[in-house]
Amino acid sequence: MTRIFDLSVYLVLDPDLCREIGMVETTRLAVAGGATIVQLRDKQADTARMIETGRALKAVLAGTGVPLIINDDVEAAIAIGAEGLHVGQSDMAAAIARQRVGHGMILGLSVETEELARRVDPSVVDYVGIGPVFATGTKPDHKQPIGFKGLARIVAMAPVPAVAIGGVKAQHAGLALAAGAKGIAVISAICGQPDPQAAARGIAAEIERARA
Ligand code: 3NM
Repeated sequence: MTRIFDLSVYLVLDPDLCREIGMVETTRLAVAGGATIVQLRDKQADTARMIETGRALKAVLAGTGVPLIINDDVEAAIAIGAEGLHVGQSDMAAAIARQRVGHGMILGLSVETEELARRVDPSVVDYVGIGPVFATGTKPDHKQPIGFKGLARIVAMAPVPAVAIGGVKAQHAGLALAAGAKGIAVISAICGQPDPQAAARGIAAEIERARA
């Protein structure tokens, strides 16, 4: 496995928001629209369920080159043969996670402050998720929103590429990239949208425009 990834259009899956068509179909459509990386995040699922869903996601992603990242479940990430693992500050420590998954897997870490970003070890962590940029109903226990100024300050301290998260929509892509992020991570901007493919395409287009 090689740790190649593109944070531009980062789809984070949520089983509730995706319930109408499901996480697998949402992923298929979002990738067809331009999602570049996909994370399975299901805080209610046990490992067996994570593995079941993760395997279905792996199947739908086969041949696309889009990596699958598993949120906070090392055992599931390994069993699925996922390309990566993402941990938060209250989950397993990044150094332990790296030991468990080995060097072939992408490892992402959520950071909410400049201090946490400064402490990231680039030999352990491949990318950071920074947020919440805005208050969001998707994660009721989120920290104080940081805005794009906060995002820029935290990105500047991070020794690895960053993706912006939290209430972020296609129209914020330019501001996120201007703040130094490599892309935007979204749940509700794709999950539960009437047309997830068009939603992902819209984000990809805004990212392209911001880079041009
Ligand atoms: N993490 P939406 S905010 C999963 O700040 C998650 O670390 C956040 O969902 C953080 O795109 C968030 O619908 C929810 O706002 C993102």
